Amino acid sequence: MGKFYISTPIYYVNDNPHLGHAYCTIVADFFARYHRLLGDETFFLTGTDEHGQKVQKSAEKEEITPKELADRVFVRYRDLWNKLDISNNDFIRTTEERHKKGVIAILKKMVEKGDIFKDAYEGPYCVSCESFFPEKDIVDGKCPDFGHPVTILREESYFFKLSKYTEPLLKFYNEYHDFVLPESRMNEVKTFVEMGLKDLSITRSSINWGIPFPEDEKHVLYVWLDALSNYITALGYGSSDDTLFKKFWPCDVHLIGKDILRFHAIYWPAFLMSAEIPLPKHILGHGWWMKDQNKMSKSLGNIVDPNPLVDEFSSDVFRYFLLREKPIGSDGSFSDEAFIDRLNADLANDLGNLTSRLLALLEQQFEGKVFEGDGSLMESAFKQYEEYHKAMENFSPKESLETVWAFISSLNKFLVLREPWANPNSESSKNTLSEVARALRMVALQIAPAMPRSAGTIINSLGFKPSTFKDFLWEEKQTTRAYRISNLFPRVDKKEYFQNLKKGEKMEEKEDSKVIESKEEVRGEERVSIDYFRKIQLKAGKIIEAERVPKSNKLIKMIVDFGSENRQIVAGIGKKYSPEDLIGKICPFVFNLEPAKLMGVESNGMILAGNLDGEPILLQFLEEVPPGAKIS
Ligand code: ME8
Repeated sequence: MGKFYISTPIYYVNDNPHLGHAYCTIVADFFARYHRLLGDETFFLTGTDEHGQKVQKSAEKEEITPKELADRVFVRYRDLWNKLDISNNDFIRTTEERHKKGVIAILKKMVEKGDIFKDAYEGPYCVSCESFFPEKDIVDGKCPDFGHPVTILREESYFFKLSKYTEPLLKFYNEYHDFVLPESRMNEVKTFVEMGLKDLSITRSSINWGIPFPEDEKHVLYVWLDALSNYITALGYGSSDDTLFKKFWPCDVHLIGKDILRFHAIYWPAFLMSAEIPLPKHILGHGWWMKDQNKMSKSLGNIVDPNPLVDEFSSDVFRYFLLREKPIGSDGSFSDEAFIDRLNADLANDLGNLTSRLLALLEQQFEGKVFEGDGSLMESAFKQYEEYHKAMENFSPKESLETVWAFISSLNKFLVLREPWANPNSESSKNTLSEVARALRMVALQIAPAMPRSAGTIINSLGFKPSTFKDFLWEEKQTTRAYRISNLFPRVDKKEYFQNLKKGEKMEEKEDSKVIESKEEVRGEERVSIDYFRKIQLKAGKIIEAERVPKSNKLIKMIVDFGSENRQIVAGIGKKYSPEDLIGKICPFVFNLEPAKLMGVESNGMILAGNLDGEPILLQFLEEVPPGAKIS
């Protein structure tokens, strides 16, 4: 039995998860599930990167501690991964003791090797990238990677002798051509290293949110040394129980976005060489998801939140779209239209129709029994199966799914050609349906890494027990009869969908314009009397339930406890807050507002919020107040 270890980057907790983060984690999950089905003992790691200047700054802005910020945001990642059926074996947080201990153990080895020394450093530093850049690469005071502003940082620092590893790294790259994948990226890395590496500052004394440098605690470790080490600290490196480390290291694939290739393909192997730890086998760099021609990012305000899409279309559909839509190494642009087209064409039409048609015919003609068949599909099925595995070995999710869909389309054609409905209950119909059922079972197994739920439903409805790639037998016998299932992937009426979406946006715009109008009035300084103001009843309410309003990325429907009664209230705060943020919070509400419908959902009251650059900011009480308390 083989072994397989795959990791995702650990995500910064200064940002909520978006579609780009979800993509990386879904791809890693896809490979992890594939290897489990091959029978490999598999370890799949993800987690959160919680130290460093970026997190400290975000926390300062919110006037909370970095740990409070981390505790809040890490839950969003964990919850989204649950929602997306991510099958990670562990979730590491860099603020955990086990991680800190492991990092110190690695550092100790690097010190023992004589690779760490103290000096002073001055240079342009990009807080966003958590990285110093050479002077020559700075254009107009902006970092070369993303154009973020840089500042000159001078501080006493501990350094790692990265320059010493220039030659060993080049030798390693020449020996392992496929260390960085896709191979074009390997060349980028080589060229960079060939220009010569400078020693790397690995501590900061200008911040305190990090792992203290042993015996010189005014320094904290550079966030990248801290973060990269997660790949081994999670396996128990440096702890009393390093069984997992012994079993799974070296890692098979560090899956990362191309933005962090340098850290993984240069720094990480150099750190490991220094600590005398074997190097990972592959660094697989994926491309970016863009929106409106730009990489999705919070600062550009063009992120796509996976939550509403998953709520409306299911985790399987979302996963399939991301895996199928763009080649792993390239960039891709997200659009609702492409999403619906893909769902309608591949899932509702091709796979959905094949499944429902076959199950209906099997039930009508043979009481749901699948027979041996005449073997007419076996050859083409196994040919496609081989192509699929080849694509998987090449780490190409899109190509592997393409081979499956080409086969699905040939199965639909096979049915049309053989017309099992023309001669019901005949020998020919029996063979046709049994062959297609066996082929569909094989299809379901292959789509299981992408769509685990739908794959399970198809295999069950065909009457077979689940199998793996290792024990798959074409001639397997049914354990129960096949049965019809309700529509696996309902077709989406595109016109209606976009009309509803527009309606939703219009209603949201209307809400926004109301806010603007009332602002104008305030600017005009229209005063109201105290009696007028007293007509408005304000009360404290406790949010006991919260969920998104379907088809709206702004509206959240809440059930609010006012002591004497619970009320449903809808608020346009969903771009800033997620339902989980709200549950349990006690906030001020307008209690006697006329009921209204927002996108067809009744709202009986209004939450009060501040407005910061167009973003709602919820209000909280300084002390605990009971639900229903009057505000005057
Ligand atoms: O870099 N398209 O964390 P991070 C595709 N903490 N993928 C995207 C993406 C987009 N638009 N945006 C982000 C860090 N990603 C460090 C990593 S690892 C030891 C430390 C994905 O929160 C992509 O995989 O900025 C990228 O590498 C990762 O999120 C970075 O997330």
